[in-house]
Formats: sequence, C-alpha cells, structure tokens
Amino acid sequence: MDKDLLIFIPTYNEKENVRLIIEGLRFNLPGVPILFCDDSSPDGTSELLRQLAKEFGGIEVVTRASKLGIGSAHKFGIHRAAELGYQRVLTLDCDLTHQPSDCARFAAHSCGDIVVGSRFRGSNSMADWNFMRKAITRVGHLATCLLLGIPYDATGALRRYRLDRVGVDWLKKVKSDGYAFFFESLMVLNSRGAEIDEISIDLPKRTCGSSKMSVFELFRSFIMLLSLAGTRFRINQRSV
Ligand SMILES: Nc1nc2c(ncn2[C@@H]2O[C@H](COP(=O)(O)OP(=O)(O)OP(=O)(O)O)[C@@H](O)[C@H]2O)c(=O)[nH]1
Ligand SMILES: [Mg+2]
Repeated sequence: MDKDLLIFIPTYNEKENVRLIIEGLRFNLPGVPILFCDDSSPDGTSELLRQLAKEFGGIEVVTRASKLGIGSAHKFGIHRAAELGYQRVLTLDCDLTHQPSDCARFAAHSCGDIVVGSRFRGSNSMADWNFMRKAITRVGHLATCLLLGIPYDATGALRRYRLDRVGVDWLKKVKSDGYAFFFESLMVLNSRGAEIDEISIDLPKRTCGSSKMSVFELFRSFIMLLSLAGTRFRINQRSV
C-alpha cells in the first residue's frame, strides 16, 4: 500500500451538492483524490459528476445500475480504496452535513484504526435539528450503546478507516446494505479488537436536496439492531 488517502462519497440525487462538496474538499484537502459511487440518480448526479471530474481532475465516478443502498455503497468504496492500494479511506455524506473542514481534521488525526465523528461529545452539536430528529438520533445512540455494547457514535458516516491496519476482510461479516451498515460495521470492528477513536463534530442540517432516510429505512435498521443484539446476547450466554 503506497498511496495515502482516498475520500469516498456515496450519492443519490445530490445534484445541488456535488460542486459545493468538491470545492470544499479541494480547499481543505488539496490534492486528495475523491471517489464517488452514484446509484444512477434520476436527477442526473452521475452526469454532473463526470463533468466536474473533467473540470477538477483527481475524481473517479462509479455509477451503479440501481439504488443498492447506502451501506452497500460504503462497502463498495472501502473495497475499491483497498484494491487501489490506499492506506486510509475517509468516508462522508454528500449533503454538506459533514463539513469539509472537519474532513481535514480527520485526515490529520493519527490515532485509531477507525475514527468516527461524534455528535455526543460537544455540548450542542445538533443545534439546527428539530426535536424529532434529535430524539431519533439520541435514542439510536442509546440503543447501539446498550444493545450492541459499542460506546461510540455508531450511526454516522463521517469516518476514517486505516486499511493498512484493519484490511477489508471484516466487511464479509457486515450483512447490512442500508443504514444499519454503520452500527453493524462498528460492532464487527469492535469485536475484532480494532482501535476506535472519536472526533467531536457539529452536524448542521442539510440545506439542499432531500434526505434518503425513509421511515422504511428506519424500521429496517431497527430490525437489524434487534437481530444483532440477539446474536450478541446468545454469544454472551454461551461464554458464561
Ligand atoms: N450510492 C448511494 N448513495 C446513497 C444511497 N442512499 C443515500 N445515499 C447517500 O448517502 C448520503 C447520506 O444520505 P442522507 O439522505 O443524507 O441520509 P442522512 O444523513 O441519514 O439524512 P439527512 O442528512 O437528514 O438528510 C448522501 O450522500 C446520499 O446521497 C444509496 O442507496 N446509494
Ligand atoms: Mg445526511
């Protein structure tokens, strides 16, 4: 592995955000290559990304045939980074809730096999969000801490993985292709003894485009959470 860092961003209908995120990343992390994985967004995100790739350089755009899920996109991005020989991969959302200036902090952070952004370390890191969204996030955090035993912010996508230390074999153990990918991946890495570190982040609200987190996705993640908690409970029972 001779290349240092790759930035990975999954997209689905993010036409309004892609130029802004590329400009922000180029300003804060000049020269760091970016890989986008777009699931044939109906709004033409892939086509715009291809134009921007020509304009900016150092950008790869992979368009998949259909919407395969955010977790599936992250699995693809992490695999591709390892395949291309990168030591580290930095993953984030395209909606500017993960701020390019924070990405620079993640890139500079040397501790931890995995570094995750935490919304629970700062005093008011979700200031823009409405009550309902804050409540869902806090309940999700409590549930992943208590039921899965992972005391980190496990549902966010802003992360830095040290592929030279953790490799990609662990991905075979991660079944979720949707939003549950985030807590399932952290649980798998934690169980394998990976060193997990957190960086406090502020998360502004998305200003352009719309959320892809539907009630159905929320429900699917909840079922996955219960299933993982059940597996953990059975393993603990066997070992006593
Ligand atoms: N390739 C791909 N990207 C996806 C898919 N679903 C979501 N995304 C992208 O994943 C990132 C996170 O999705 P969001 O809709 O912002 O989800 P969220 O962060 O939970 O919700 P809000 O920030 O509240 O809107 C964005 O960059 C999306 O475009 C998918 O099925 N495939
Ligand atoms: Mg988002």
